[in-house]
Amino acid sequence: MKSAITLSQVPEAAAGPFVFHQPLAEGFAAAKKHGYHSVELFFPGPDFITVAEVKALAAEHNLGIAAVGTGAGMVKHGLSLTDPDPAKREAALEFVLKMIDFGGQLGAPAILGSMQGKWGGDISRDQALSWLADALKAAGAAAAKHGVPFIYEPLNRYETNLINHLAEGAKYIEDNKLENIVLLADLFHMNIEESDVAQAIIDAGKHTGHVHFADSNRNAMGMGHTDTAPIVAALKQVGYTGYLSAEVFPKPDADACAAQEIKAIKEALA
Ligand code: LER
Ligand code: MN
Repeated sequence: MKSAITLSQVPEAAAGPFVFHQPLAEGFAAAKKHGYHSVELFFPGPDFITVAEVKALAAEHNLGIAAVGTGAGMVKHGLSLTDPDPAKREAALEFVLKMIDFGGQLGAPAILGSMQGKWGGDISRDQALSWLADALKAAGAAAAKHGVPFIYEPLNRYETNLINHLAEGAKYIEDNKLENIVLLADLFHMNIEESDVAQAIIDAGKHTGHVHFADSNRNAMGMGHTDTAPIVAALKQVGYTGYLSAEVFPKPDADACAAQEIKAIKEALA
């Protein structure tokens, strides 16, 4: 397993669970200074910066790109893949596909979190899940062209009413025969929803493809009450070799958070 830390360039997500928000070059330098292997990027969209510029920053600091988020499609543009308006669903998918191409050129998978949306009103849960499955099929195929998977993230109940548990996500992938889709185990969401986080990871087996390594209160690991040992043992048991990524609040400040998180990751993997 490898360490990663989040760099956000989305002003609308200034209060979100991302560690470094300063200009990108400073974020890369900070990630390197703290000893991270890679960065996870949260950008306003696919045209925010060129792939070549990101490659140059990664090379300069000898950092990998763990993943790219798509959440700005929701927080900045109000787009979701399950919007009742077909034009908005189409725009949402276009945004996601462009982010897949952007990340893919960096060898990094894209993540679907908040852009999955919600069901309700005139839209049934089955209808929303059917639209989501169609979008995931397109996303999985687009990501495959770059040799990376597409990452689907079950969220806690306050952020979506579609899929809140890792096992539900695994079943959804299998039932819909979704190819090249992996699950994101965000330990903060799982702390809210799962009865046993480690067991949930074991039950989802090979489907976990990315981890947001957040403590129970979404601070850096070690600042809440998560028991990491059984969770890391579960990840090892299912053969997980991906990232433990710091998608956490920059508390008490970004540097202290980054230092605490890398310490926790190193302890977990020791
Ligand atoms: C994104 O990774 C996430 O965890 C969500 O809570 C963002 O809305
Ligand atoms: Mn997350």
